[in-house]
Amino acid sequence: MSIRIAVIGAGLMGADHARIVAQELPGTTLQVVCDMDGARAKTVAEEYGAVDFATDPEGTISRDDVDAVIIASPDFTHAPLSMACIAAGKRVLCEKPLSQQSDECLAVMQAEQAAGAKFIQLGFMRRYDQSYMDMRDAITSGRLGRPLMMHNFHRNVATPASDFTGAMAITNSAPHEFDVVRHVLGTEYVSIAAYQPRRSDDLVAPVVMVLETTDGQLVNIEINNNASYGYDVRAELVGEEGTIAMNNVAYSRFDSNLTNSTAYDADWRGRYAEAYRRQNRDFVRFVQTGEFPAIGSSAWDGYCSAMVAEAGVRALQSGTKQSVEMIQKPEFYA
Ligand code: ISE
Repeated sequence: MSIRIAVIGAGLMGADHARIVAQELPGTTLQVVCDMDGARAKTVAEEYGAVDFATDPEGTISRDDVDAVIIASPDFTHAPLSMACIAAGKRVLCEKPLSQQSDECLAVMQAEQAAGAKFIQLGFMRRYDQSYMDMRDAITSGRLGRPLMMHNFHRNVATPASDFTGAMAITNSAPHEFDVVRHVLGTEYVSIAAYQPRRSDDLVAPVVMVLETTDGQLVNIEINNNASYGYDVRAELVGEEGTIAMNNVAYSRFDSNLTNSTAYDADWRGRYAEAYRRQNRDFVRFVQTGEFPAIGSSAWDGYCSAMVAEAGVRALQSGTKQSVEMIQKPEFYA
């Protein structure tokens, strides 16, 4: 039987999830597209052939003709809507972050544990990107020797809003690196320091972070949300016996005007198209079997990245290194 999916939020990511469900997820039906803005919900629903559209997220979650939910509404709605999915007994793929407040992540974890099963897969899609998978394999196979450092660059063309701040770079963009690096290294962070260079204009400057892990590795992350030239993510993992670096993903090369060049995407949807596809297919398997995906990101992972982001914001604001103090990982998430 086809799994009937509701997509909540019909903005940039919601529309992309609706497209993935409609075109790239065998065994599913795009049942409802829901957005507070009814016209937007209708447009996306019509574009991807959804059975229905709606404006009430809680009402959508509890519908009898909805089996599973994808949440892609604004960040502050992620935790409450995830709770509603747990209460309705429906599995949910929730876009990152689970919440920007670690307390709220804890409340979601508690609700999930009380329900006695995992319901939430978080949309940290980079775990499904081939380069990060190769890095993880390079560690587990022993090919690199002991991992020492991981360098990360994450550049967006421009901030989504003119009032975007350095703190928002840490709470909105950096969680991708916080999550995928601890996933690749298989460790947690103990501290974070954060700095910003000065720009010549009033646009938000890059944020540069250095994190230490429990295993004594160093991780540096540059988040540049006003890079202007393109969407560009780079990473290199350095081990005691070698390194593994992410290649620039470009399918074509242009040769013209005495120049050889490749193009950048304008945002993450193209760069991570395959990762989203793999992630969403894993979510469908999760809904079908109840078995949490082996490399999927859970509510616990959402809590971890929220804790690091909170410490990162304190580090940026105080100009001093901050410790990351997380609760013991509950057995439930082992
Ligand atoms: C955005 O919210 C995302 O999730 C993108 O994947 C990321 O690259 C971007 O920096 C974020 O702002």
